[in-house]
Amino acid sequence: EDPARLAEFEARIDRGEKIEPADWMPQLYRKQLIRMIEQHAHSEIIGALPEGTWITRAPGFKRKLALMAKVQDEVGHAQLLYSAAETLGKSREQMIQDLISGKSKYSNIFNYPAFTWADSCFISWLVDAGAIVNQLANAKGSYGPYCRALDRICAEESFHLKFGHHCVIYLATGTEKQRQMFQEAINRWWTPMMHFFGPADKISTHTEVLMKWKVKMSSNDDTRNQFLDMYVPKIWELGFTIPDPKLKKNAETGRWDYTEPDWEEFKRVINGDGPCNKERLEVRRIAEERGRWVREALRSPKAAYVTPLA
Ligand code: BYC
Repeated sequence: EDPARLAEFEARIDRGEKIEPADWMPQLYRKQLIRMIEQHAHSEIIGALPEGTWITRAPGFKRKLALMAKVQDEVGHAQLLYSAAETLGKSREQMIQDLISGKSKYSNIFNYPAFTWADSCFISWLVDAGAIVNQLANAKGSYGPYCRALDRICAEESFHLKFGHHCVIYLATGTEKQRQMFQEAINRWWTPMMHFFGPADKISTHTEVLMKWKVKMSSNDDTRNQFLDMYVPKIWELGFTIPDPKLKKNAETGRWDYTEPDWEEFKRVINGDGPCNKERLEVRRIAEERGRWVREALRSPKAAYVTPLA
């Protein structure tokens, strides 16, 4: 690659300019962005599934409505992100194929089952909180289309977080059984939640290059630490426990000490062998098949008579 162009590209990034689709960029920047944005889009679309199963079972009409709107938002986020990734040259069809075939990754956390309503509340409050910490940072990054998508996603996610918090407060101030349900949800979801921010910095593959080019604005350990700073006190304040005896803020380092979550489990789950991976991809595969006629109809020359899309 031309060293002069690379230097100018890096100088633009250092000046805080946004890179836009038609601008020159190194192949590796393009490749890394496609990988990361695509994985993010898949995470949104697959992330809709564990909560989606709770729409008909959410307690009360208002919660059903709110959850339905939230799940719809998540699918909308996937649309925004697929569009952002498409600006880099990979087609949406190819991305969906790579999801269904298992070639592309998506967030570890959505491969676990949401057994109870409290699990769904954990996702709405704490998984969304983790996502917001990550996305607020990366919205200040260097690639224009990704940052603009993240700005809009964060605005919507902040409603999800409030909805999730509201549902958790209801359980926390309810009966002993309701409190126990949420405690069990924390026990089930804590390890996947710690995994959610990615492997420890010392074993993370992509952090260095992504941070150099301001795609990633905070390392995995820093984002995890920021999440712990913001949410552990809130969980403790509600009288719940976190299943990690080592978890405490270290007064000397100003950071959280914790037991390293089982990274072997993480690897298994992100490589296709978690409790729900097969089921999640099967749902997407069936949706893809069922929607084929709609896509074909839209592409058909006859569709030009009924819609300007064709
Ligand atoms: N899960 O070098 P590393 C939501 C992979 S959805 C799976 O540290 P990087 C929501 C990583 O891909 C929002 N895989 O990677 C939706 C890499 O594998 P490959 C989800 C993971 O990219 C519905 C390898 O491990 N948020 O909130 O520097 C309902 C080495 O890792 C994970 C995003 O997607 C993981 N957790 O950093 C409710 C954020 N972590 O590709 C809520 C966008 C790592 O070499 N993504 N891997 O085969 C990112 O910010 C970054 O990609 C990560 C990882 C921080 C996740």
